[in-house]
Amino acid sequence: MTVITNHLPTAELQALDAAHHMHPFTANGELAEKGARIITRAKGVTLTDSEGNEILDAMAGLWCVNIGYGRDELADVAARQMRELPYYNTFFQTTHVPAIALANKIADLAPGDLNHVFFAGSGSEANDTNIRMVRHYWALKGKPSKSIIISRKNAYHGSSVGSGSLGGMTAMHEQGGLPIADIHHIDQPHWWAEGGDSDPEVFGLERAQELEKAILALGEDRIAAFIAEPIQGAGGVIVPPASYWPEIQRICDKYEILLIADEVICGFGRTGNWFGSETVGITPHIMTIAKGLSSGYAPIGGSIVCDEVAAVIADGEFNHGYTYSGHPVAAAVALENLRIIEEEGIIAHVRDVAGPAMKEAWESLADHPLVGEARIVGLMGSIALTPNKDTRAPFAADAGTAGFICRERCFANNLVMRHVGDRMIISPPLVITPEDISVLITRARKSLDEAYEILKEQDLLK
Ligand code: PXG
Repeated sequence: MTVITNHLPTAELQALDAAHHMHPFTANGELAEKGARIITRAKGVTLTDSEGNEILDAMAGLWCVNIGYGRDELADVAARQMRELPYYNTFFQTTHVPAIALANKIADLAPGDLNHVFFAGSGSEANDTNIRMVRHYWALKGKPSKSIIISRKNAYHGSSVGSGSLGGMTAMHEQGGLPIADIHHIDQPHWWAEGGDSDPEVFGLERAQELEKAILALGEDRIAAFIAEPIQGAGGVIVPPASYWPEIQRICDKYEILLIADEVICGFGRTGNWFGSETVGITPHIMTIAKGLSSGYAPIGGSIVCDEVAAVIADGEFNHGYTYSGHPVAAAVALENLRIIEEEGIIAHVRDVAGPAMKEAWESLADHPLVGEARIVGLMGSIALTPNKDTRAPFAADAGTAGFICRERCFANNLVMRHVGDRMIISPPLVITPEDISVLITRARKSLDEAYEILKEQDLLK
């Protein structure tokens, strides 16, 4: 039996890691010198590293471990499925029970007529599916010119060539020849950073109306779809003004533009409902899912597709799919994860217990001298660091300098809290308890205090 040992000394593991492992979204040269932190096990909301530190994971891995770590049921289901049928594909007119059962369950949970699931191995793959599916849909309807997909600046929709193009992150577009053709980006509804003196609701409306302007400028006959997260996650947990989504929905309806809600982060309870679309009150034609679908225990994603789009796509062969579309082990794990979310009332826990407790505690951070705003919906939250609360000014130092210092203090205080530029973000496991929340907030406040002192010492508080 291959044994993957945890028992080598940390430095030796770090050296092996540096020698052979290329990390995603990482300056690998720099990391090789520093050595990566090695996580060896996890339970509930707590990670343990190779030095025995116990770390509160306020990011649920990468926004995905919704039911928390260490649930034996998922391990048992995976082992059973591997013994029974470790793999079979869903191409060539075959199927298997885990894919059938999971697609049915997802169709049950998804709102409205989102009744059909195309499986993928990740969120990136699912968004690649969406690009091809919406363009193919319009071609089948006799309107092949409708190929432009409108997305937003600073959006994150994945890292493959297609999904990275849908994303609006310039640092990604600068590498590897992105974006592909016929992707257009409009501004994001980020009032705190970009709203100036405007009223937030007026600003929200204006940012939504950029969609209408883009449709009119590019030509109604050219637009296939609009894609966005109900609440932007990796962009910095940006909560749009209440005016934003109803106006986007109105515009999509008016011009018959397909609406794709990227639910990779917002889905499966994160915002206090099964889907973020329910929280913001929209009716998408397609939802992208991944992450919380299996709580990260197995890699799986997909597109949930409405009746009309699925019916059109069913006409002829859609030349698209992945070896691991509907992988039986991943599907079985996802199904068990959904059972746990449902039977243990985890969504009600977010809505009625953890969400309100976290909201109160999180928003109390707004009184900290470094914090400009503290926002949270369900269990996805952000705080904006600023040298001047009144003007909402950014730091004079390069964006991300203050955020990085704060992130490092969090790490030192055994709290995983990410930074996106100078915003700090959290997205803890949904099973977090009020007791865990007070530990989280105590560590966050201590880290903010320490970051404040460092910024003051280094004359960066400006
Ligand atoms: N859509 C959204 C909204 C996402 O957040 C993807 C699609 C792509 O999913 P995959 O499974 O292909 O990674 C994501 C992924 C971060 C971070 O640092 C966020 C993601 C992935 C990696 C890092 O915030 N989101």
